[in-house]
Amino acid sequence: MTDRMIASSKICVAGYKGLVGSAIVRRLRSGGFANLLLIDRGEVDLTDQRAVRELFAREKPEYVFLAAARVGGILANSTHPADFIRDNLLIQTHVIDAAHTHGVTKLLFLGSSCIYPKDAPQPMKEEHLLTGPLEPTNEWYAIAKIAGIKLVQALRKQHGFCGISLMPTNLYGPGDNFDVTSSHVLPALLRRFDDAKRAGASELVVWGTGAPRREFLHVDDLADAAVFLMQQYDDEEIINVGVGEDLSIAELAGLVREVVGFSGEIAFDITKPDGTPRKLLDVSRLHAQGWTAKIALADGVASTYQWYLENVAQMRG
Ligand code: GFB
Repeated sequence: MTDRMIASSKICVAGYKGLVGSAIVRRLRSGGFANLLLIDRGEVDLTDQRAVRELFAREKPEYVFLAAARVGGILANSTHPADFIRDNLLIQTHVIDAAHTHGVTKLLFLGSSCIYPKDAPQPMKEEHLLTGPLEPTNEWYAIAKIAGIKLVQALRKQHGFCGISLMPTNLYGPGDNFDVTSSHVLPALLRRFDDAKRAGASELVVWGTGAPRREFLHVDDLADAAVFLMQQYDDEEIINVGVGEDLSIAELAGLVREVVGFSGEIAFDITKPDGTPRKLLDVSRLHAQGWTAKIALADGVASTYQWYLENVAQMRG
């Protein structure tokens, strides 16, 4: 039986200002966990090993949610490969190593669905990891995340360290990055459809062919799954976290167009990369643990658009 967080547990959320970290903080607070150690690049440079070791020696957290990472969409990943592999290797290695060295009770590491082979059988099962070549547009990020998985497993194997690794599918929700070049597809389309509507444009161009399929999990569902699994999952095997269904980018564009209320046409720019054709997660291991996603995509997109209007669009004037 794994150790469980209690109200007085000192819980570190690394990356608490990001999409995932901020959702985990909301979920912890709503669950009565208030003894939180919140760290982000403003408080400590996680690429600096000395700074991370000093922090863990001083603060001695008992539980760690490692949500800090350099993340981005297909264009950011394919144009900044060195940043993605270097920063993520440094951040995760320093935090995981310090957690083990300073006696953290349990650490939760977050990987990604992009760790699986480009042409993995669909839906992708955890055992498909390392069974084929990776998607070239994000292999750098994927290799870093796979190294993180292996470090957590090796520390468990050699030292009995209690670390677990979750593989989330594509995430979206409040607090996302809405920059049109570095962001993921869903926030990018929300922003670009909103800009097009305000500008009275007659057409909106979607990257790629629109044929690739993607699975989307609302970040509040991810946060709920992370707290749920921190409390009850204690196995060396990775565990997929998703909704178990996907849609094409063209279908997603149609959904976003409807939510935003854009009346123009949708065109496709095939000079932009499609990325992996499909990366639907098999979530039977997750369901066997007793957890299922709750937020439907149409509802999640609508509430995220509302959040965007209230927190981003109005700031831009
Ligand atoms: O979300 P996305 O950037 O990353 O792209 P991935 C998903 C699909 O959406 C691609 C298309 O086929 C894009 O061509 N797309 C259409 C767009 N319009 C846009 C747009 O305006 N912006 C963006 N960004 N895409 C990521 C990995 O892969 O998945 C990350 O690169 C991470 O490392 C993340 O693993 C979960 O889903 O292809």
